[in-house]
Amino acid sequence: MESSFLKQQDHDVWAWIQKELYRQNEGIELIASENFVSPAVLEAVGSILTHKYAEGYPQKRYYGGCEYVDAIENLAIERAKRLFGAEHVNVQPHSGTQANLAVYTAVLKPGDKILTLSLENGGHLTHGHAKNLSGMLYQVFHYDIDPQTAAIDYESLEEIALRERPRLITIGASAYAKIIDFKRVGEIARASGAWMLADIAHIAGLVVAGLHPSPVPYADFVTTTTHKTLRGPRGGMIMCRASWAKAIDSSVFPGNQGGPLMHVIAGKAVCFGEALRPEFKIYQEQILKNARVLAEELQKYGLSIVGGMTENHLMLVDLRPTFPELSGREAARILEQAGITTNHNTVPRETRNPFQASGLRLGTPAVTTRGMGTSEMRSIALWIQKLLFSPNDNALQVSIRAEVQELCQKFPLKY
Ligand code: DSN
Repeated sequence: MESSFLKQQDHDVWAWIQKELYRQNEGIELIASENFVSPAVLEAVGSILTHKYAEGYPQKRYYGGCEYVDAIENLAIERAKRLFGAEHVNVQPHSGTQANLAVYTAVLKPGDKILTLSLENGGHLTHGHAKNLSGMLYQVFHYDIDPQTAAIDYESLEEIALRERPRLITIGASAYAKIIDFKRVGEIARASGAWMLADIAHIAGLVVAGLHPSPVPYADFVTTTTHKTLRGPRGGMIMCRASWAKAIDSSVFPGNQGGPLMHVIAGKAVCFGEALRPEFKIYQEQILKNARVLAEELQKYGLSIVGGMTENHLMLVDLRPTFPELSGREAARILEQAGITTNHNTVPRETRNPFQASGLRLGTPAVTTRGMGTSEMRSIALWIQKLLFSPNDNALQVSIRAEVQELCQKFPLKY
């Protein structure tokens, strides 16, 4: 999108944005956590609402002039409640990280025990990683992944929960391709006297569409980002039972954040409005179809998909069986040379350090937003296969890059 004001005033920033727009338009985006917002969401996020300070909550602000941003925040909350069936919603977290930390600080004291999935096994940095505040403040225990199925080992989760009696169990993932059994985790949490936090950042869109079980009936707290499968602006959100409303709200503000980003909250309201429409379900169904076909095709070419088949919007390719010498980092670099953007990722039972990793994480939300379908997934799988089997063939990278551009031009971004 061209902004003549920006172009005239600050040509450097404008020019970099144009280059980034070109990169997004002419490349295949397979990063599982990225997506493309609607022009309406983009307009809200780029609006004059960025000017407004609104510390506090609707009708309880510390600043004057909040009547219109109050209406916008209330709309976002009301739409989110309808979407997820949640009793209470806080739309102010600036990110998923802020949302998770706000839940932790609402229910935990430093030194309390938490039970989570580790980052290395598909969890998230905020699920107790040693270098994250969650790992520094709390005593962290991790449940495991079943090496055969790559599914969460619910028995290990239950055994550790009953033994350690954590104060909080966090369930949710950023690199996990199986359906999560939230009901079972809720039962374990209750049996062990723990609170339950479900982090659905990756699968929120699937949950809204009824294509993944919802944790809302079972979890005390549900956090999400709004920019992944949900296809909204960058940001976070917390849902909880009504009895936790006050504690969560004061943990977000003033506990963890100051002024909310009202332009982003407006973008969230627009995104939730879009997600309430019937076509959102069709979009989510296509994400799943595309992911399955992409995984099937890659398997057909001999690539190893962790856990055999994806059940959601993403998959992890374990490079070790097929390309023992190729790290995830190097594989991602090769694909990027041809205009296919992915990220390297650790795989269960990882043998490399996380900066190299042995896996590639691939997801279909962004390509599906562009309108690509299963036949395009077949082309993408073929290109990935060719590129990884000939990692030093620069001419091949150049020729596939041209094919990638040709495909992308048939599915232009709407900006
Ligand atoms: N949410 C992570 C991802 O999945 O990419 C980043 O924090």
